[in-house]
Amino acid sequence: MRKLTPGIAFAGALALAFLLTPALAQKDSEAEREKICAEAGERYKELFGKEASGEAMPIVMMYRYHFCPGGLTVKPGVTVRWVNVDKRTSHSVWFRADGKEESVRLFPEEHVEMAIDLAPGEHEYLCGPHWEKEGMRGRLEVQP
Ligand SMILES: [Cu+2]
Repeated sequence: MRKLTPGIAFAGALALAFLLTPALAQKDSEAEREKICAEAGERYKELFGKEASGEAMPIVMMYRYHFCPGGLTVKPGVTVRWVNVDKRTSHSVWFRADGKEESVRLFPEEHVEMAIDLAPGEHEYLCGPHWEKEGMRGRLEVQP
């Protein structure tokens, strides 16, 4: 029994590490997202001289293959503005699952506005050039 214990402890530790890995990876990517979105906010201020939260309408920034914020909740009919605050990369907004056409490709500092005419509930949208390889996707929750 005494001889077995270290083996069991090792196996236990290994199993625990295995179980924790996905949770840690998830946490890391969430921390990474927060960091990227904080940078996006700084870029926005540099480019437009104010905070995105100070605008009259909800703003979603597009930066380093992320939508910031990644999830946004709005009332039906609200107009949302997506702004590319990247330095070189162009992005788009595409409610593909809702049968919408992809927006034009937005170059850095460009924006697109959309009046949200989607049904209440959660809608995933994509960046046309980056959703597949880079996982650039956002969520929009339309309130009832
Ligand atoms: Cu993109």
